[in-house]
Amino acid sequence: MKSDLKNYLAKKREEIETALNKMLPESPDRIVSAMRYSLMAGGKRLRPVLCLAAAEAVGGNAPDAMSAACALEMIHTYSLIHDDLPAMDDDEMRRGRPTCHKAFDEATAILAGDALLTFAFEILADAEAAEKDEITRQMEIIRILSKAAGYRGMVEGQMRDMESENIRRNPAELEKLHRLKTGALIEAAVLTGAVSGRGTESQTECLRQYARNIGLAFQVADDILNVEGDPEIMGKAAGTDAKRNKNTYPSLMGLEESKTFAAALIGKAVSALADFDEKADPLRAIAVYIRERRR
Ligand code: GRG
Repeated sequence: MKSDLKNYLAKKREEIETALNKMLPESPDRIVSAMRYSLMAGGKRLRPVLCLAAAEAVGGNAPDAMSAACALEMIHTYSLIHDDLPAMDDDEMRRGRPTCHKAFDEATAILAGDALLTFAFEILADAEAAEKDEITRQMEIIRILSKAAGYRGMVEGQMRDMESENIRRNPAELEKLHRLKTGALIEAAVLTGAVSGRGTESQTECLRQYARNIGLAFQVADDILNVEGDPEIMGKAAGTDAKRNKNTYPSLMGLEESKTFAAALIGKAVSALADFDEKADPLRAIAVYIRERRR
Protein backbone atom coordinates (compact mmCIF):
# COMPACT_ATOMS: atom_id res chain seq x y z
CA MET A 1 0.00 0.00 0.00
CA LYS A 2 1.37 3.44 -0.94
CA SER A 3 2.55 5.38 2.10
CA ASP A 4 0.25 8.37 1.29
CA LEU A 5 -2.79 6.15 1.59
CA LYS A 6 -1.37 4.41 4.64
CA ASN A 7 -1.00 7.76 6.40
CA TYR A 8 -4.41 8.94 5.23
CA LEU A 9 -6.11 5.75 6.47
CA ALA A 10 -4.25 5.86 9.79
CA LYS A 11 -5.25 9.50 10.40
CA LYS A 12 -8.88 8.99 9.45
CA ARG A 13 -9.13 5.76 11.46
CA GLU A 14 -7.81 7.54 14.52
CA GLU A 15 -10.40 10.32 14.12
CA ILE A 16 -13.14 7.71 13.72
CA GLU A 17 -11.99 5.75 16.81
CA THR A 18 -12.03 8.97 18.85
CA ALA A 19 -15.51 9.90 17.64
CA LEU A 20 -16.90 6.39 18.29
CA ASN A 21 -15.38 6.35 21.78
CA LYS A 22 -17.00 9.69 22.52
CA MET A 23 -20.40 8.59 21.23
CA LEU A 24 -20.34 5.27 23.08
CA PRO A 25 -18.04 5.58 26.11
CA GLU A 26 -17.07 2.63 28.28
CA SER A 27 -19.70 1.57 30.79
CA PRO A 28 -20.18 -1.32 33.23
CA ASP A 29 -23.55 -2.05 31.58
CA ARG A 30 -23.60 -5.43 29.88
CA ILE A 31 -25.27 -4.14 26.72
CA VAL A 32 -22.73 -1.34 26.27
CA SER A 33 -19.88 -3.79 26.90
CA ALA A 34 -21.22 -6.08 24.17
CA MET A 35 -21.77 -3.19 21.74
CA ARG A 36 -18.26 -1.87 22.36
CA TYR A 37 -16.73 -5.36 22.27
CA SER A 38 -17.62 -5.64 18.59
CA LEU A 39 -17.58 -1.97 17.60
CA MET A 40 -14.13 -1.18 19.02
CA ALA A 41 -12.50 -4.40 17.82
CA GLY A 42 -10.32 -2.80 15.17
CA GLY A 43 -12.15 -3.27 11.89
CA LYS A 44 -10.74 -1.64 8.77
CA ARG A 45 -13.25 1.25 9.10
CA LEU A 46 -13.60 1.18 5.33
CA ARG A 47 -17.15 2.53 5.22
CA PRO A 48 -16.56 5.54 7.52
CA VAL A 49 -13.28 6.35 5.76
CA LEU A 50 -15.10 6.25 2.40
CA CYS A 51 -17.73 8.60 3.80
CA LEU A 52 -15.14 11.13 5.02
CA ALA A 53 -13.11 10.84 1.79
CA ALA A 54 -16.22 11.42 -0.35
CA ALA A 55 -17.07 14.55 1.64
CA GLU A 56 -13.56 15.86 0.95
CA ALA A 57 -13.66 14.83 -2.73
CA VAL A 58 -16.66 17.12 -3.36
CA GLY A 59 -14.88 20.00 -1.61
CA GLY A 60 -16.52 19.64 1.80
CA ASN A 61 -15.12 19.13 5.30
CA ALA A 62 -14.60 15.65 6.73
CA PRO A 63 -15.82 16.63 10.25
CA ASP A 64 -19.25 17.48 8.75
CA ALA A 65 -19.50 13.82 7.72
CA MET A 66 -18.36 12.31 11.03
CA SER A 67 -21.83 11.49 12.41
CA ALA A 68 -22.76 9.70 9.18
CA ALA A 69 -19.37 7.94 9.20
CA CYS A 70 -19.89 6.62 12.75
CA ALA A 71 -23.49 5.64 12.03
CA LEU A 72 -22.24 3.60 9.06
CA GLU A 73 -19.72 1.74 11.20
CA MET A 74 -22.39 0.97 13.81
CA ILE A 75 -24.77 -0.39 11.16
CA HIS A 76 -21.95 -2.42 9.62
CA THR A 77 -20.95 -3.84 13.02
CA TYR A 78 -24.56 -4.78 13.81
CA SER A 79 -24.72 -6.68 10.50
CA LEU A 80 -21.53 -8.58 11.34
CA ILE A 81 -22.75 -9.51 14.84
CA HIS A 82 -26.04 -10.85 13.47
CA ASP A 83 -24.36 -12.52 10.48
CA ASP A 84 -22.10 -14.47 12.86
CA LEU A 85 -25.01 -15.87 14.92
CA PRO A 86 -25.74 -19.61 14.86
CA ALA A 87 -29.00 -18.93 12.97
CA MET A 88 -27.01 -17.31 10.19
CA ASP A 89 -23.35 -18.04 9.39
CA ASP A 90 -22.49 -19.49 12.81
CA ASP A 91 -18.96 -18.08 12.95
CA GLU A 92 -16.58 -18.21 15.90
CA MET A 93 -14.02 -15.54 15.02
CA ARG A 94 -14.46 -11.96 13.83
CA ARG A 95 -12.03 -9.08 13.78
CA GLY A 96 -9.41 -11.31 15.35
CA ARG A 97 -11.43 -12.24 18.43
CA PRO A 98 -14.31 -14.55 19.37
CA THR A 99 -17.61 -13.41 17.87
CA CYS A 100 -20.00 -11.45 20.07
CA HIS A 101 -22.28 -14.42 20.84
CA LYS A 102 -19.23 -16.52 21.80
CA ALA A 103 -17.82 -13.84 24.11
CA PHE A 104 -21.23 -13.03 25.64
CA ASP A 105 -24.23 -15.15 24.66
CA GLU A 106 -26.72 -15.29 21.81
CA ALA A 107 -29.37 -13.11 23.39
CA THR A 108 -26.83 -10.44 24.29
CA ALA A 109 -25.38 -10.52 20.75
CA ILE A 110 -28.83 -10.08 19.21
CA LEU A 111 -29.51 -7.14 21.50
CA ALA A 112 -26.07 -5.59 20.91
CA GLY A 113 -26.74 -5.67 17.16
CA ASP A 114 -30.22 -4.19 17.62
CA ALA A 115 -28.82 -1.48 19.88
CA LEU A 116 -26.05 -0.51 17.42
CA LEU A 117 -28.54 -0.27 14.57
CA THR A 118 -30.95 1.94 16.48
CA PHE A 119 -28.18 4.04 18.05
CA ALA A 120 -26.86 4.84 14.56
CA PHE A 121 -30.12 6.61 13.76
CA GLU A 122 -30.25 8.35 17.14
CA ILE A 123 -26.86 9.87 16.30
CA LEU A 124 -28.05 11.02 12.89
CA ALA A 125 -31.14 12.61 14.38
CA ASP A 126 -29.10 14.45 17.00
CA ALA A 127 -30.19 17.99 17.71
CA GLU A 128 -26.73 19.44 17.01
CA ALA A 129 -27.62 19.58 13.34
CA ALA A 130 -30.77 21.47 14.16
CA GLU A 131 -30.21 24.54 12.02
CA LYS A 132 -32.94 24.47 9.36
CA ASP A 133 -30.58 23.99 6.43
CA GLU A 134 -28.88 21.06 8.15
CA ILE A 135 -32.12 19.24 8.93
CA THR A 136 -32.86 18.72 5.22
CA ARG A 137 -29.38 17.31 4.70
CA GLN A 138 -29.62 15.06 7.80
CA MET A 139 -32.99 13.75 6.57
CA GLU A 140 -31.44 12.88 3.22
CA ILE A 141 -28.62 11.02 4.99
CA ILE A 142 -31.11 9.11 7.15
CA ARG A 143 -33.13 8.21 4.04
CA ILE A 144 -30.04 6.93 2.16
CA LEU A 145 -28.78 4.90 5.13
CA SER A 146 -32.07 3.39 6.21
CA LYS A 147 -32.86 2.30 2.65
CA ALA A 148 -29.39 0.80 2.15
CA ALA A 149 -29.50 -1.11 5.44
CA GLY A 150 -33.08 -2.32 5.16
CA TYR A 151 -35.25 -4.66 3.13
CA ARG A 152 -34.37 -3.00 -0.19
CA GLY A 153 -30.66 -3.19 0.61
CA MET A 154 -28.46 -5.17 2.97
CA VAL A 155 -31.25 -7.17 4.68
CA GLU A 156 -32.65 -8.23 1.30
CA GLY A 157 -29.13 -9.24 0.21
CA GLN A 158 -28.68 -11.30 3.36
CA MET A 159 -32.09 -12.94 2.79
CA ARG A 160 -31.11 -13.87 -0.77
CA ASP A 161 -27.79 -15.21 0.52
CA MET A 162 -29.56 -17.42 3.09
CA GLU A 163 -32.01 -18.64 0.45
CA SER A 164 -29.11 -19.46 -1.87
CA GLU A 165 -27.63 -22.20 0.28
CA ASN A 166 -27.19 -25.29 -1.86
CA ILE A 167 -28.68 -23.52 -4.90
CA ARG A 168 -26.45 -22.67 -7.85
CA ARG A 169 -26.80 -18.98 -8.75
CA ASN A 170 -25.95 -17.56 -12.16
CA PRO A 171 -23.60 -14.54 -12.49
CA ALA A 172 -26.45 -12.02 -12.76
CA GLU A 173 -28.14 -13.39 -9.63
CA LEU A 174 -24.87 -13.42 -7.71
CA GLU A 175 -24.15 -9.82 -8.73
CA LYS A 176 -27.61 -8.68 -7.60
CA LEU A 177 -27.19 -10.47 -4.27
CA HIS A 178 -23.84 -8.81 -3.59
CA ARG A 179 -24.90 -5.38 -4.80
CA LEU A 180 -27.54 -5.61 -2.04
CA LYS A 181 -25.69 -7.43 0.73
CA THR A 182 -22.34 -5.65 0.61
CA GLY A 183 -22.65 -3.01 -2.10
CA ALA A 184 -25.64 -1.10 -0.72
CA LEU A 185 -23.87 0.03 2.47
CA ILE A 186 -20.66 0.88 0.61
CA GLU A 187 -22.68 2.97 -1.85
CA ALA A 188 -24.46 4.62 1.09
CA ALA A 189 -21.08 5.44 2.65
CA VAL A 190 -19.96 7.36 -0.42
CA LEU A 191 -23.35 9.01 -1.00
CA THR A 192 -23.79 10.18 2.60
CA GLY A 193 -20.27 11.60 2.41
CA ALA A 194 -21.20 13.49 -0.75
CA VAL A 195 -24.36 14.85 0.88
CA SER A 196 -22.49 15.86 4.06
CA GLY A 197 -19.86 17.61 1.92
CA ARG A 198 -22.56 19.46 -0.03
CA GLY A 199 -21.70 17.83 -3.35
CA THR A 200 -23.49 18.83 -6.55
CA GLU A 201 -25.88 16.48 -8.33
CA SER A 202 -23.35 15.62 -11.04
CA GLN A 203 -20.58 15.01 -8.49
CA THR A 204 -22.92 12.73 -6.55
CA GLU A 205 -23.84 10.79 -9.69
CA CYS A 206 -20.15 10.16 -10.52
CA LEU A 207 -19.54 9.07 -6.94
CA ARG A 208 -22.47 6.66 -7.19
CA GLN A 209 -20.80 4.99 -10.19
CA TYR A 210 -17.51 4.87 -8.28
CA ALA A 211 -19.23 3.30 -5.27
CA ARG A 212 -21.17 0.70 -7.26
CA ASN A 213 -17.96 -0.55 -8.84
CA ILE A 214 -15.85 -0.64 -5.66
CA GLY A 215 -18.79 -2.22 -3.80
CA LEU A 216 -18.87 -5.21 -6.12
CA ALA A 217 -15.06 -5.35 -6.34
CA PHE A 218 -14.95 -5.48 -2.53
CA GLN A 219 -17.10 -8.61 -2.54
CA VAL A 220 -15.14 -10.27 -5.35
CA ALA A 221 -11.93 -9.54 -3.39
CA ASP A 222 -13.57 -10.94 -0.23
CA ASP A 223 -14.43 -14.17 -2.08
CA ILE A 224 -10.83 -14.40 -3.35
CA LEU A 225 -9.47 -13.84 0.16
CA ASN A 226 -11.69 -16.62 1.45
CA VAL A 227 -9.86 -18.95 -0.96
CA GLU A 228 -6.27 -17.77 -0.63
CA GLY A 229 -6.16 -15.33 2.31
CA ASP A 230 -4.16 -15.75 5.51
CA PRO A 231 -6.49 -16.29 8.53
CA GLU A 232 -3.87 -14.68 10.81
CA ILE A 233 -3.93 -11.44 8.82
CA MET A 234 -7.69 -11.51 8.17
CA GLY A 235 -8.67 -12.20 11.77
CA LYS A 236 -11.19 -14.79 10.61
CA ALA A 237 -11.17 -18.23 9.06
CA ALA A 238 -10.44 -18.90 5.39
CA GLY A 239 -11.88 -21.66 3.20
CA THR A 240 -15.30 -21.37 4.83
CA ASP A 241 -17.18 -20.54 1.60
CA ALA A 242 -16.10 -23.78 -0.12
CA LYS A 243 -16.92 -25.78 3.02
CA ARG A 244 -20.42 -24.32 3.04
CA ASN A 245 -20.76 -24.75 -0.70
CA LYS A 246 -21.46 -21.02 -1.06
CA ASN A 247 -22.01 -19.18 -4.31
CA THR A 248 -18.84 -17.14 -4.81
CA TYR A 249 -17.03 -15.56 -7.74
CA PRO A 250 -14.12 -18.05 -7.63
CA SER A 251 -16.57 -20.96 -7.60
CA LEU A 252 -18.55 -19.43 -10.46
CA MET A 253 -15.81 -18.13 -12.74
CA GLY A 254 -12.53 -19.46 -11.32
CA LEU A 255 -9.85 -17.70 -9.30
CA GLU A 256 -7.93 -16.02 -12.13
CA GLU A 257 -11.03 -14.74 -13.88
CA SER A 258 -12.31 -13.40 -10.56
CA LYS A 259 -9.09 -11.40 -10.21
CA THR A 260 -9.45 -10.02 -13.74
CA PHE A 261 -13.07 -9.10 -12.99
CA ALA A 262 -12.08 -7.28 -9.78
CA ALA A 263 -9.38 -5.35 -11.66
CA ALA A 264 -11.88 -4.29 -14.35
CA LEU A 265 -14.33 -3.05 -11.71
CA ILE A 266 -11.60 -1.01 -10.03
CA GLY A 267 -10.68 0.48 -13.43
CA LYS A 268 -14.30 1.55 -13.93
CA ALA A 269 -14.44 3.04 -10.42
CA VAL A 270 -11.34 5.15 -11.01
CA SER A 271 -12.67 6.28 -14.42
CA ALA A 272 -15.84 7.53 -12.75
CA LEU A 273 -13.67 10.04 -10.85
CA ALA A 274 -12.14 11.52 -14.05
CA ASP A 275 -13.70 14.97 -13.48
CA PHE A 276 -12.50 15.21 -9.87
CA ASP A 277 -9.30 16.99 -8.82
CA GLU A 278 -6.63 15.80 -6.38
CA LYS A 279 -9.08 16.00 -3.47
CA ALA A 280 -10.41 12.66 -4.78
CA ASP A 281 -6.98 11.02 -4.63
CA PRO A 282 -7.80 9.14 -1.40
CA LEU A 283 -10.88 7.66 -3.12
CA ARG A 284 -8.69 6.63 -6.07
CA ALA A 285 -6.17 5.01 -3.73
CA ILE A 286 -8.89 3.25 -1.71
CA ALA A 287 -10.22 1.69 -4.93
CA VAL A 288 -6.82 0.13 -5.63
CA TYR A 289 -6.46 -0.92 -1.97
CA ILE A 290 -9.80 -2.76 -2.12
CA ARG A 291 -8.44 -5.05 -4.81
CA GLU A 292 -5.04 -5.55 -3.22
CA ARG A 293 -6.09 -5.82 0.44
CA ARG A 294 -5.07 -8.84 2.46
CA ARG A 295 -7.64 -8.46 5.25
C1 GRG B 1 -27.35 -9.66 9.27
C2 GRG B 1 -28.81 -7.97 8.10
C3 GRG B 1 -27.56 -8.72 8.16
C4 GRG B 1 -26.67 -8.53 7.18
C5 GRG B 1 -25.36 -9.13 7.14
C6 GRG B 1 -22.55 -7.62 5.55
C7 GRG B 1 -23.28 -8.85 5.88
C8 GRG B 1 -24.74 -8.78 5.83
C9 GRG B 1 -22.65 -9.98 6.26
C10 GRG B 1 -21.21 -10.13 6.34
C11 GRG B 1 -20.80 -11.38 5.68
C12 GRG B 1 -19.61 -11.19 4.89
C13 GRG B 1 -18.37 -11.78 5.41
C14 GRG B 1 -19.68 -10.50 3.77
C15 GRG B 1 -18.51 -10.27 2.92
C16 GRG B 1 -18.12 -8.86 2.80
C17 GRG B 1 -18.04 -8.18 4.12
C18 GRG B 1 -19.15 -7.27 4.42
C19 GRG B 1 -17.01 -8.37 4.93
C20 GRG B 1 -16.84 -7.69 6.23
O1 GRG B 1 -16.57 -6.34 6.07
P1 GRG B 1 -15.11 -5.75 6.29
O2 GRG B 1 -14.11 -6.61 5.55
O3 GRG B 1 -14.93 -5.99 7.86
O4 GRG B 1 -15.11 -4.30 5.95
P2 GRG B 1 -14.20 -5.12 8.98
O5 GRG B 1 -14.15 -6.04 10.17
O6 GRG B 1 -12.82 -4.74 8.48
O7 GRG B 1 -15.05 -3.92 9.22
